[in-house]
Amino acid sequence: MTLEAKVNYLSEYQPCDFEVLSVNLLFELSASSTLVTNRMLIKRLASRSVSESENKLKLNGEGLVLKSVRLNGQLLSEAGFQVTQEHLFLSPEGDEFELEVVTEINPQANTALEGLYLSSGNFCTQCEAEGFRRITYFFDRPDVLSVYQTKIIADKQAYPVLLSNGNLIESGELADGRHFAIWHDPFKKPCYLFALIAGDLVSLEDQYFTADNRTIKLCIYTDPHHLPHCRHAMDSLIHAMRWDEQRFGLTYDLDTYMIVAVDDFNMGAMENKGLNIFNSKYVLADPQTATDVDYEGVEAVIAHEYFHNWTGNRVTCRDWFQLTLKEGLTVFRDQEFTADRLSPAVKRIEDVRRLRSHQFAEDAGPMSHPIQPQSYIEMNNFYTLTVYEKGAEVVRLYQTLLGKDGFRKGMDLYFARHDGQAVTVEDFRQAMADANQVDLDQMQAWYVQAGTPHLKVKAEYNAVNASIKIGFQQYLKADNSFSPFLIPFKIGFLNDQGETLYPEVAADYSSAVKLEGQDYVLKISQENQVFEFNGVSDKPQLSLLRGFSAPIIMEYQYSEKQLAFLACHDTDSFNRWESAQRLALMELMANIARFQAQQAYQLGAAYADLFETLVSQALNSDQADLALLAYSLTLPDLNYLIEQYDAVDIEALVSVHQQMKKSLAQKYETLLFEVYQKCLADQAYRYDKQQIAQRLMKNTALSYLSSLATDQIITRIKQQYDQQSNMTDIQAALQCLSNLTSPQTDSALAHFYDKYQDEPLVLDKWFSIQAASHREGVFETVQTLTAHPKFSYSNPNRVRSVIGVFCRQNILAFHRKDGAAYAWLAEQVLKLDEINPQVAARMLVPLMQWRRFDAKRQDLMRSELISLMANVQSKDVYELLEKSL
Ligand code: B3K
Ligand code: ZN
Repeated sequence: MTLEAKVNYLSEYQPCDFEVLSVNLLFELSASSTLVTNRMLIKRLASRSVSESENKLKLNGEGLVLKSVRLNGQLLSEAGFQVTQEHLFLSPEGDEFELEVVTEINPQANTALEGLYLSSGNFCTQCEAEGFRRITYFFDRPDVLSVYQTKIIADKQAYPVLLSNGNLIESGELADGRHFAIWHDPFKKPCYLFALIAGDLVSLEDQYFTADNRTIKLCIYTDPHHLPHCRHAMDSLIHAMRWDEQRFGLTYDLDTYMIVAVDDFNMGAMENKGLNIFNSKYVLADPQTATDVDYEGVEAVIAHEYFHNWTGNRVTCRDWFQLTLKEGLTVFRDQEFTADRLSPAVKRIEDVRRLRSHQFAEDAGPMSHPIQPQSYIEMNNFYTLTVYEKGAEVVRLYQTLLGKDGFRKGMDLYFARHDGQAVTVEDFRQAMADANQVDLDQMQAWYVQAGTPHLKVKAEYNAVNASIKIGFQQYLKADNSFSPFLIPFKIGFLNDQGETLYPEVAADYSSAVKLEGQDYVLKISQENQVFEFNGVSDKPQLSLLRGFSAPIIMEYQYSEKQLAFLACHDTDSFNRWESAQRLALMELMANIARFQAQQAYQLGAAYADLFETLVSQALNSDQADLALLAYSLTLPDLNYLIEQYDAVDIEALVSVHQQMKKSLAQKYETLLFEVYQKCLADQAYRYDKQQIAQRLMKNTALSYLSSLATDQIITRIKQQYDQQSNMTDIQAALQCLSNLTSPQTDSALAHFYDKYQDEPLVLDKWFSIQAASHREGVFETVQTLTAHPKFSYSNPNRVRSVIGVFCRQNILAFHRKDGAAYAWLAEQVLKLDEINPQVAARMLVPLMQWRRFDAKRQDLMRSELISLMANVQSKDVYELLEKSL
């Protein structure tokens, strides 16, 4: 570790002593030596004058070659400033001055993909969180807002398109085949929203007419041969713009909205003001190359970045500890958007699955942090599922507590108060509270306490009084002295026919309960709390935590019978799915115990019957929501199963999971095959709810059947593959084949490669399907994949599709007993650490979970972490290692 690992603390936040009135940037682009001239008009803030700041001006800068510094036009000699590895210090006189800094950077050598870099020969930028300091010296912090003007000069033939934030105000030709463009962004913004693009790109154009009668020009830029694949992204953008006007009254503010797709990108996309830069994975889609999941991803990410224009850009974060202010809120907004576009229950299931399979693990592991982290070494490490997904759950709590209208009132007040400001999560909460005249202070507990809250639920029915008492106890596993969370708990009461009951809330409790449609929302605010309902003449069926109304682990002793009943009769569709999952989980866990006691696997009657009922529903009803049923029929995934255990027995979990799938397929082969046939449809691909659901059900059935591995099934899978009708079905078929040992597997994989070798996004699928395969020898295959000519350590998508997929999804192979895969991952991390620290840090995560496994595996994993610690260079990986050890 050579870099200084400075820890930043929320508690040490200090406002900046200066304000930057304007930033004037000039980029003279060249691949290996770009000159950046940065002219800033800076004003000392009266409130924090001389004594405190001692005249000192401290700008961030990393990896820059400083060429010159001018203060009010005067060139400073070296004595006039001080440069360190990470800063430039000056002591300017006066309250207002102009500072010009010229630096040189090398975009071509920038493999970290942070700052200014090249992707497929085009210049692009990524500044969030702290990448602007790799472009020029600046106050690289989100609370310094300024107006930017950017002039770009570049060779015209190589870089015909020159883009930056805001509006184009001038462009023209220069000598030597160069040209220029000047962009001006009238909205004040922090530097993390700065963007620049220069490249050989073409654009798909369209228009949007705002609710307040303005015409916005929409452009999606990509390399020429992908132009036909941008239509879905454009439609998604238009839908998102309309939705935000209708749901939140928020309209776009500039005259142009630009999106650029690039192939080398560390994450999904970036919301730079007026100029979003995207991983091409979240822009390009056509039926032949993208699956339903990809289509949904494009729509959601396009919407997400668009929504940031208000939640993030117009109102931004005071400091990076407030990241969830913009991310949690914007994820919540994109979830609501997708729910409206597709199906609310299905979207909720997808989100809850991701949360419980991945975020819960983060909450329980060494990276556990509250949605508002209290400290960090490398901010990029905190773009986590906790900040994003749990953050979105916490925003959802406000909506559940206040109702949709109350939430909207809070949003309106938030924008009225804070437009143009850099604020905190407390400001958001205060707006929600004031707009609704309620006290929401207790919500603070969700922001500062790490870990997933547990909630024990007990119900006591009293036939004599016809009343029912429901008691709750909340606790945090890792913290006995926690302060209780405010939990809105949605509950429904049903009779044995599945009809909704409306019991009366006992008088003492009425202030903490509200009835909304068929649900009661109980406001749980104490560690131990009881609610009582009257007028319940028969013991009701309880539908608990409807819609997963809070991100908690609910503990309630359901009987198999109750779950089977709810899975079929609950009026809350989310809870029908949830009950089927709980029953499946009980079944899995019972068999894991049997496995550990060396007893034979047994398929329990309750789950088998439910499975049969659900498959029959899919087969017999035209009204059935096939997506919901398909998800109900899908077993809880291995990652979620792992979450149920403090000490994980890998072999038991994996083998029981596989056996359960196979035994269901054996028992219901005929039914599953009929469902498969029923869902076969010869229709042109459309991205719509019905078709998506039908494909999902078909491929769920196919996946079960494939575990039987009979010749007949293999032929059927191969047929689906050969039809090549759309990527959703092709990929599903190839996934099934990839787990089988059959000549068909190899021929399909070879065919797929031949066909798609020049389509990077599709080729990623070829890599990841093989990395996730359950075949013997997959570890050896993965090693050859990283040596494949099309593999590249400098392309994050490719790295994720091989290393990420293998280590995160291929549980048994990654955790092979000899530890060879652990050592291999450590090697990969070390290699990546030199190329791209952000990606290296992400790849390390599976090793961080070492405490969950048996003693032998713990030793093996830990020793890899220790040896990495001695060798890594980046703050990113260092911080994670330090937390793990
Ligand atoms: N705000 C960006 C993420 C930046 C990640 C920096 N490591 C994309 C998003 O959340 O919309
Ligand atoms: Zn975001």
